[in-house]
Amino acid sequence: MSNSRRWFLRALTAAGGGIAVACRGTGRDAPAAARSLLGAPVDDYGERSPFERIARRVAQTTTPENSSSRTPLQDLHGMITPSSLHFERHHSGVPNLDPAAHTLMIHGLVERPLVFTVEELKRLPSVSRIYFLECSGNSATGWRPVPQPSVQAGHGLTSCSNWTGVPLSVLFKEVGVKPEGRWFVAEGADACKMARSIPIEKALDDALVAYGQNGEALRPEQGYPIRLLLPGWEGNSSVKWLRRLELVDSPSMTRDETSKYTDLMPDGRARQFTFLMEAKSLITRPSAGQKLSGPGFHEITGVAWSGSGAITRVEVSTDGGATWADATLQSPVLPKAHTRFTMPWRWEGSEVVLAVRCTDETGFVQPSRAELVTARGVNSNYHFNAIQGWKVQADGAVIDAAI
Ligand SMILES: Nc1nc2c(c(=O)[nH]1)N[C@H]1C(S)=C(S)[C@@H](COP(=O)(O)O)O[C@H]1N2
Ligand SMILES: [Mo]
Repeated sequence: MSNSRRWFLRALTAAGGGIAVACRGTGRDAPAAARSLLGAPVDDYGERSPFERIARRVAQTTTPENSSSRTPLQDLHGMITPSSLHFERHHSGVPNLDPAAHTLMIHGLVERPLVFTVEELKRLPSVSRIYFLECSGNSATGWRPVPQPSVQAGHGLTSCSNWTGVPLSVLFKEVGVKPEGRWFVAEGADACKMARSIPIEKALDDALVAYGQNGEALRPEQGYPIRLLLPGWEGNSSVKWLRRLELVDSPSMTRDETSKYTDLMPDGRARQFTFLMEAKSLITRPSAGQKLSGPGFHEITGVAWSGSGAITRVEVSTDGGATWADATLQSPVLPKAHTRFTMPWRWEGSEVVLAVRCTDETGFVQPSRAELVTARGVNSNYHFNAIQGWKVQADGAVIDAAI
């Protein structure tokens, strides 16, 4: 029996009546007469219950030229983000593209430049894989700490979907990349013409041209009809509304890899092409903005992920980082995907600080804020992945612990 399982049983016994109280019916069942009325007929596209209200949270800075919304991580179950709640980040809004008219051109340092229609892409060998997508600006308030009202507000620029598409390696085989073609520039069909230079190795590894998201077509917000999907790499490099891939011998130094998406270091120099999203974990329940209904048993749960591969360990602290215990990883535990973790916990009713850290299959351990700042300074806007914590106050209200 694992430690956490034993702990769970102890917590249950100790909590006693607490559990029964939590599970008792609400007494709000419909009267018997209403329950026997005929229900609604079938519908051509599913909708959630009208009682469900969880939503993406739109950033305050949103304008038509620069918009983002955040996934309500505190309200999700399991490891898949419903497509309707996938975070959004648009540099010039969501274009309305007709899949019958949209094409993908692959040219530059290739033997056979080709233009693919969306229909032609769908004829090619496909794969479906579950990957997270995280904006490198996620959690950025950690660099110059401002307490966050919720996990969604502070960390909701990450989501996880089942993506379907053509491996980029298949497309690059079709066009025949010349030996000098060491990089490719991916360009979007939106007004900002988002463009990023990507090393060829990523194409030969796990990059996809995706047209499917959670079993149906990509949502317009996610790049309909096709997007580049670079598993484990900063969201910005997964160019949406993809229209062009140009094979080149060196990076193009586009706007989005020079003036933006670089990391200013303490010595005044900037890191460039920092594609990898390193390991991060978040407790999503309990988290800031929530209130515990009373002392006794509560499950601590959240998500952990790493751009380097699978999560191998998640540790939770209920004493502000003084001691740590292993959480249970809920299957499936997949490389470059959100991994759900759980930990049984008994809240005694006094103030505590909860924190979480994770380790990935390379042995990388998520750093503390002090360790991260020692390595990178505080001038960055991107790639903040330090340990996060929440303070449960004596009345059960949870706030950002700002650790
Ligand atoms: N064409 C295009 N691709 C884009 C963007 C964009 O504005 N235009 N935003 C990028 C950024 S910064 C991120 S974080 C991800 C967000 O993807 P999502 O909106 O599907 O969550 O898309 C990237 N690809
Ligand atoms: Mo982003």
